[in-house]
Amino acid sequence: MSKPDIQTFVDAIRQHLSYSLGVQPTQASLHDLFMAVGLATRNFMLDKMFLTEQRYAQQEAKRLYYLSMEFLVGRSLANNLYNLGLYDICRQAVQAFNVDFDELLEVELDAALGNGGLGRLAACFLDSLATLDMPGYGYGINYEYGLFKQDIIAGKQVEKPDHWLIRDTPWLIERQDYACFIPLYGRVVQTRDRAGKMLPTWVDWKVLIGVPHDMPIVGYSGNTVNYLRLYSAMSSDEFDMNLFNAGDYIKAVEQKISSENISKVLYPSDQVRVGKELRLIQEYFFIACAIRDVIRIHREKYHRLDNLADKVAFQLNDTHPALAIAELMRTLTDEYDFSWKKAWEMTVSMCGYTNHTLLPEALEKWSVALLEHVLPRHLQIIYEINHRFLQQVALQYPSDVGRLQRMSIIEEGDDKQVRMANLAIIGSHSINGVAAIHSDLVKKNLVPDFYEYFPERFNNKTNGVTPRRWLLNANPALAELITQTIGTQWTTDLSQLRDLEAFCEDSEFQAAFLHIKRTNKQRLATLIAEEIRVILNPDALFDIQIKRLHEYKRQLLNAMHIIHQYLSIVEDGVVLPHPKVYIFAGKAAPGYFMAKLIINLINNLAEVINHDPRVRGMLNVIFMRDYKVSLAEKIIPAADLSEQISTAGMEASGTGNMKFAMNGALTIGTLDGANVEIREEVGAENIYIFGLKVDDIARMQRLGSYKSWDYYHHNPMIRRVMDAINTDRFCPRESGLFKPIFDTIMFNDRYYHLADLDSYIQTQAQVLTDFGSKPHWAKKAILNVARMGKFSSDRTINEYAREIWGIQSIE
Ligand code: B1N
Repeated sequence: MSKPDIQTFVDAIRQHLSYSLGVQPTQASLHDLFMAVGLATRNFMLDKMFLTEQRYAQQEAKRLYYLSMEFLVGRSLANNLYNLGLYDICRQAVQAFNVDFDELLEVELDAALGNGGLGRLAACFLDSLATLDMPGYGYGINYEYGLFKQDIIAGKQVEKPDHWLIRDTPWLIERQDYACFIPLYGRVVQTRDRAGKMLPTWVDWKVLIGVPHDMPIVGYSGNTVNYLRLYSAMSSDEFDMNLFNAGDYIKAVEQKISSENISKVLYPSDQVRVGKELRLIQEYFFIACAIRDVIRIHREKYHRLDNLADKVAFQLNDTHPALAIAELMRTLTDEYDFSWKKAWEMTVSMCGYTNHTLLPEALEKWSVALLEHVLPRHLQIIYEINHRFLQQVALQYPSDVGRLQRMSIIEEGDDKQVRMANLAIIGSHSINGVAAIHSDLVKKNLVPDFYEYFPERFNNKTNGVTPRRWLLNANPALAELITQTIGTQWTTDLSQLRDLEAFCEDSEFQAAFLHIKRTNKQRLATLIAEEIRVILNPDALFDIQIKRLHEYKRQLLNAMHIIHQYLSIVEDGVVLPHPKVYIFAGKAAPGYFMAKLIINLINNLAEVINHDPRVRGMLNVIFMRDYKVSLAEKIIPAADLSEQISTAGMEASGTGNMKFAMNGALTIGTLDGANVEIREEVGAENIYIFGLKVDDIARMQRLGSYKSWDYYHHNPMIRRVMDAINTDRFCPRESGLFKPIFDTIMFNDRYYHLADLDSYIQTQAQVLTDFGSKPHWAKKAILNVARMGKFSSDRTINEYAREIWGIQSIE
């Protein structure tokens, strides 16, 4: 198929305005035009999608299904156009409608169907799968409300609903014909089959309907189009016939509404357990839909099921979809009469599990009582899996009761719990962490018994990000400079960026590079001037921390350093060698008191510092509201310094760290997550590493030797910072507001803030000195870009495909 020319695109847009949307082109609103452009773009994708399916079918390709509660896609129009190679054509076509193309792109709402890194990783993986021409699909939930919108009022976070589907989207195609029935609740009875054998039978269940909505996913160059299939929950009209029959019409309709609530809203808790029935049903609902869909597709093609494991791989994005293991067993044994042994062999060989966190508060457990109520048959199956597994373990470790207790899926106690990680590990042939250091800690600290038992199952897959969205699309000027310098290959083979090393000291290249950075900073400064009414100096060092608010990520450490710097200027008369701008953005879970208080502190710091004439032109602090993918795309290209300062051992990988370095920011960070591998790639001289290492922290934990008060008493710099937080210096109108922060740090600092503060302050001083020498700094920044090849999600997906999924490129 040849590329459309500008006129063809113009005609397509006009057609959609008139006949898909029913508006006269002269009357169209900006949103109408966005819809029409989106629908026209979608048509080009759909043609490719049909051809892609033909290719896969013809080659009987094995397919990968990525099961995830979250897909943080963000905006799609510009990205799809870039990948189709139609960006410039569309930009010109839109001129025919007298509309500014950039304004049109801003009309699109983000698809915020995720909390942070885990959800965005899933979206990057879909881009890479399609770009690599691999049959890989996302399966998840079509949330009506994505992650809440964040407002800041009087320095405090206020949440507002994100009703993103209230306006139509061109990207989702409803597929009523593939809707499926999902049973839940009820009870299990023993019935006899024709041969007289007793069979457990799930009866009296209620039923949900899952209606899929497909988002086409186009790879770079447009050869392959896969899809992301998101399910909405609907109630069946026969949902509770008993109630209708009993004449309780209103109650019956009420129940209908409550089952439609299942896909209503994304849980905004990042890395904390929720334990709510609705969340459990969400987790079950979408894996049950996915498995039915996969089996339907497979049977239509092959008319048999015994070869399912040869043609299908499932990847569990954390434990949230771990019920897939029980549901596969239930389906294969109860519905398709496979023996337990054969069904188990198939299940384990199909499933892979990715762990994304070591934080104890994030590890999923569900009460046995709740599972029994919602999914009685699945609970039985989980018990059976556990029983058979523990029998095997007991053979190898007779009478090691402690080990059996630790490895059991069931945690005994007053309120018995099902440990989802244990289920996921026992039911998967592969268990991976998301960065080298994290995968080591999974083996050594998180589940050492399982590692001893199944060493061959454990492996590492260091995360990556798609260079299409995060460099080509977010930073077109830098992308253009790279292409002019080393050609176009880098977009699909990021290791080619190495060729830029040769230019790292070239003064002409440095000048072009620095000019682009300055332009990006100027653009961000303009946005901030409009939104926050603070004027920034684009020649200042832009020091940026954008990510979810979490104590372990230590935005507070950053704030402590800012307080130190501010006080050293106003009280000690220190003069910074270079002006500095600190930019923050990020959401706190609505119920996370300390995270919200830290947002409040940062906003109050901004208020005080931005209005203090003594630091004018030298120091600014900005908190940008409503952090989301489309905002990240604007902020990251404007960064000089990227803050990746989590307590060592706590950030599984991080992916923001990769996006910043790819855009020529230097990293200040701890030896945590993927920072370790970023240092290996860029060289220790091109990254600012500080603070305690994993082993230091483990030792201090063992000995109980971290005492905040010692730091407070022995280091006047630290005492001054802590006292400023404890007094009303940054909350003159709300006395005592930040006392809980002081108390947490002084009495129970799980994240070692004060133990790292001195080293952080020293390292920040070094950064500021180095920033003064432009050629020196530019060289480091260019080398960061040149050495980011490893962190393309294409590399990550190739590793998953080869080592876990057994899928191939189908060109
Ligand atoms: O997953 C990212 C990593 O880069 C980050 O380091 C890691 O923190 C993040 C429960 C999570 N881990 N766990 C979650 C999200 C939502 C939820 O309900 C846990 N997110 C991560 C990608 O590997």
